[in-house]
Amino acid sequence: MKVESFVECLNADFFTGVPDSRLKPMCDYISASYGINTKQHIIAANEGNAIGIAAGYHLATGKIPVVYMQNSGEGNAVNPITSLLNEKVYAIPVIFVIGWRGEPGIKDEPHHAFQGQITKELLEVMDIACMVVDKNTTEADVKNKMEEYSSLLKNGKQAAFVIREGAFSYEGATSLYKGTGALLREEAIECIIQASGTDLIISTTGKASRELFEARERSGQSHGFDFLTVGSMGHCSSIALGIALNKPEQTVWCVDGDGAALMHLGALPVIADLNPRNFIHIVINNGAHESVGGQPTVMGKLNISKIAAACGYPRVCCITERDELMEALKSAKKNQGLSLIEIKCKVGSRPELGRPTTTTFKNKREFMDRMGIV
Ligand SMILES: Cc1ncc(C[n+]2csc(CCOP(=O)(O)OP(=O)(O)O)c2C)c(N)n1
Repeated sequence: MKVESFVECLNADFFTGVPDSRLKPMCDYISASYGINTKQHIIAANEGNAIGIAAGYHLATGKIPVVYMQNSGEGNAVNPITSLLNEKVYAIPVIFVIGWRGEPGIKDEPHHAFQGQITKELLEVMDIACMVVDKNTTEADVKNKMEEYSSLLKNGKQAAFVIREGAFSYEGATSLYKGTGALLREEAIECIIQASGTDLIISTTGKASRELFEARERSGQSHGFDFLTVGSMGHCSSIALGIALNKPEQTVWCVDGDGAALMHLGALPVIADLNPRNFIHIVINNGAHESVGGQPTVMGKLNISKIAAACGYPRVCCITERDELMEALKSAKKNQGLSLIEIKCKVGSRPELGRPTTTTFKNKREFMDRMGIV
């Protein structure tokens, strides 16, 4: 179905959410039609925030908002759905559009497997009606469903469309942010590998972990130095904190993304308060959710290093060039002490970038073996 027809059926004039690759045609169409971070379309920091914004929109207009997300975001959304939107609380109607990763029977990445299995069940438990949309779904099907949903929505309930791969087509403009800085994320990661030597690296969700994995493969190095945070977006710095505090003799490098750091920005002041001497926090700021289609994050307009300094990180810097980066990485390693290095990067990745060929269990085992944990 053309995404334009799908969106028209929803009969809404406000959209908010977090981008997803399954929903890329819809994200691009909404961004092209309503702009980004306007009164009609807001890319939220996380899916729970999107629900808050949508609730505010409803309270101030009486109209029904649309919240879009990847099914990974259902977890972030559970609390505001159950304690704010639900019929037994404030009864705020919302239409959800949810990209379905990890659908049972369809090959996908390991971190999507369980979430994919419980996607519809979780909606059911939260009393949210849902319809699966695939490439055979017609405009008439969606219109009929919306008619069915209208009485639910009138009564303050929520309703969802769960979107299978290939359900939408879109031929219009994409709204890609290009980023600033001279380096691509992958080039920055190669510099980090070089500087970190045999230290531990905790890498963020999306292509950063895939690029780290492939770089190790290319150079025949062990994957045991790395913990790939393949799911759990926004939590890699907290995982790194837990390791750094309990392995004070090891230097721990966290390779974060701007979208991921933004998603759970509250991790920063907590890390700063603990102030582990062996923690080097790198944020690759390409100003975009590059891994799922390149939609911009607000971080592109900001200096994450300044945010980190305000949170209490004792040493911060912001880098745009390779030579400068190598210097900063070496000095962070040499000086010891908590630091944050923000790398302003260009948006982009190799089209043939692969995915980790080992399992998550093997990744965990090798990583724990490397630390001597049995
Ligand atoms: C809770 C949750 N919401 C959404 C996603 C989908 N997702 C995977 S990677 C990604 C973008 C990450 O952006 P950033 O951290 O800036 O890294 P980049 O892709 O630019 O390297 C998104 C939105 C997810 N995995 N989990």
